[in-house]
Amino acid sequence: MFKFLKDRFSKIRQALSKTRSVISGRIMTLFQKPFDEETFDSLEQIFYEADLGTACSEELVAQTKLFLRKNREASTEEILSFLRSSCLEMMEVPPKVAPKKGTPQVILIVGVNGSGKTTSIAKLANILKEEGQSVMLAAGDTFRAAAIDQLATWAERLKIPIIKSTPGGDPAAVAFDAVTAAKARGIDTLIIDTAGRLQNKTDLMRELEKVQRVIQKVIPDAPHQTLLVLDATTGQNAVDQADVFHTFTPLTGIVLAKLDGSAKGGIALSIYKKLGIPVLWVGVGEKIDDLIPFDKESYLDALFSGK
Ligand SMILES: Nc1nc2c(ncn2[C@@H]2O[C@H](COP(=O)(O)OP(=O)(O)OP(=O)(O)O)[C@@H](O)[C@H]2O)c(=O)[nH]1
Ligand SMILES: [Mg+2]
Repeated sequence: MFKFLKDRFSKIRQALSKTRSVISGRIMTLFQKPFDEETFDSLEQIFYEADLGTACSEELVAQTKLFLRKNREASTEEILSFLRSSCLEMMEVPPKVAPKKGTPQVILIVGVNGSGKTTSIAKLANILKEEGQSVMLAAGDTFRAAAIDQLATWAERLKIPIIKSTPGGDPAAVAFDAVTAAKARGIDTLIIDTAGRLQNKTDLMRELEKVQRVIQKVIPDAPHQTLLVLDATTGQNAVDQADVFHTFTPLTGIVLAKLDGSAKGGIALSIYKKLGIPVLWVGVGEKIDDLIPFDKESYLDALFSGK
C-alpha cells in the first residue's frame, strides 16, 4: 500500500476511534452472551448513540435479526462483518445532483455558523494546489472583518490569490467579482466562502440563492460544486441542515468536518440513507493537511473493525 494511503487510513481510523468504541466495542460485548429481544433493543440504542439515525438503525436491527435467525452460531466478528456489508449497501445511492465540469471550476461552500467552512476551504485549496492546480479564493463572508482576515491569512500562507471586499459588502458582488477575475486569469479552481447561517433564516438562505444567480451571470453552469460543511459533532440536526440547504443551494456533496473528537461519526451513513448526498471530504483536525477524501470502504472498516 502507498504510504499516503496508509496515512489516510490511519487518520480516519484515529478520527473514528470514539465512534468505533461505541459501535464495535459495545456490539462485541453485547453478543458475547446469548441474544434475546433485549439484545436487539440495546443494538438499536448503540446505533442511535453513534448517530446512524432512526431509519438506518431500525433497518440494521431488522437485518441483523434475519441474519442471526439463519446463522445462530455467528461469531461477533461475523456479525460485525455482516453489519459492515449492510451499511455499504445502504451507502450505494446515486448522487442527487451531479457535479459539473468547467474551467474555472467554481466551488461554493455553505453551512451553519462555525461548522468549519473557512478551515475546510484552506485545506481543500492546499490539496488542489499540491495537485498542480491554480486556485483562487473569494471572501464571501462579508459580515465580519475577522472572517475576511481569516481567509486572507490562509491565502497568504498558501500563496494563492484572494478576492475580497470591505466588511459589510454585498457577498453576491464579491462572488461576481471573483468569478469574473478567475475566468479572466485562467484560474483552475475558485472556492467561494460564505457566512455561516442557520438554515431556518429564510432571508439569509435567499441571499445564498442570489449568490448563485449572480455567479451564473458570468458562468451559466456554475457553481460546478456546492459543498455543505457539517460539524460531525452536531448529530442528527446535521441531517436537517443538509435537507434545508439542499432546497436553496442544490448540494453536490458534503464536507464532514470535526470527525475527530466526535462519537457521532455514524452521521455519514444517515446522510447517505436519508438524503442521498455523498460525503466527499472529512475533516480530521485543525491542521492544513487534516482533510481527507471520504472513502466508504475505509470508513466502514474503521467503524466495524473489532480491534
Ligand atoms: N478538530 C477539528 N476542528 C476543526 C475542523 N475543522 C474546523 N475546525 C475548527 O472549528 C473552528 C471553526 O472553524 P471555521 O473554519 O472558522 O468555521 P466556519 O464555518 O468558517 O465558521 P463561521 O465562518 O464563523 O461560520 C475553528 O476553530 C477550526 O479550527 C476539524 O476537522 N477538526
Ligand atoms: Mg468562516
